[in-house]
Amino acid sequence: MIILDGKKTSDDIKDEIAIAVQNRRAKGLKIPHLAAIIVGNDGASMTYVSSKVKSCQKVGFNSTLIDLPEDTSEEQLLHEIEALNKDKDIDGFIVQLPLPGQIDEQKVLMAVDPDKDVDGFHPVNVGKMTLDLPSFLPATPFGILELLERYDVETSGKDVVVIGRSHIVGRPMSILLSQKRKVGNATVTIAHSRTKNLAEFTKKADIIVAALGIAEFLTGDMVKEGVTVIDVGITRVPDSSKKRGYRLAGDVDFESVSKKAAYITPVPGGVGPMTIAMLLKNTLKACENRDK
Ligand code: BQF
Repeated sequence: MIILDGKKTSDDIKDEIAIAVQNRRAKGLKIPHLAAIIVGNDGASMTYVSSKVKSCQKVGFNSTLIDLPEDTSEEQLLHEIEALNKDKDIDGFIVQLPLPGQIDEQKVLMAVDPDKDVDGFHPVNVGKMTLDLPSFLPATPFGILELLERYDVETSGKDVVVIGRSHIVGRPMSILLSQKRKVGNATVTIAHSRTKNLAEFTKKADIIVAALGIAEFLTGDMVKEGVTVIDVGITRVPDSSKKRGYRLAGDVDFESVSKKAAYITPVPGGVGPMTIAMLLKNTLKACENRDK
């Protein structure tokens, strides 16, 4: 069994990005600048957004964090987005999800300039991705492709089961892996909460992407020998033995599944760090796109 080490791989990618930034600096080109908007103070969201800002510093990007109160109106948020769309120094920006209930997420994502949409959530980028046109790929699926590529995991002709149909992970992952691309050409099944006899699908799968958001859902009895398992889950489970008071659990029961797997991602240190690295990669690309 080989662990797909997302922490190490993301560090490698960040080193590559840092070199690209140094080269840009030497040539007098613009330094990439990422902005992030966070609304409210959800603990997990604040952790995610601060690790994005910290990673910007690590690779030599400029970054701006816009911290808005929980009771921010949709109109106020749309104003902030308009200001970032117009700001010539900002190459790309993200709006940290989820948003408070008074704000329509879809309306917000559609307000982001597609050229600065480094999360790849705008319908223009989703459409381009679906049609195999150049676009910003959503960071989590993009990170999974990169991890599979760097570990030489064959996907062509393989049977893949993606569990979960979210717009951020499951749906784009299923599209990307079915496409004719370097890491792709798979036969993809997308399973979800209405799927009957899920285990009948997962037991036949060569590759499983678990992105349903239920801690330790996928167990050893549901997979075949030699399977590749990608765990996208990151549920906070109360744990009094930890200083934080919780532990991070994936959607995969690592203990039982790893005994049968050829390749498996851990949680933490698997898909999560790759997500951050690919956001940086998209931001570098957004900046490069504006050189021309
Ligand atoms: C790790 C996210 C659900 C909803 C909104 C490293 C991250 C997570 C785990 C991280 C995620 C999940 C992010 C680890 C960003 C991934 O070591 O295992 C990094 O920061 N993520 C997000 O921004 O919004 C989310 C999950």
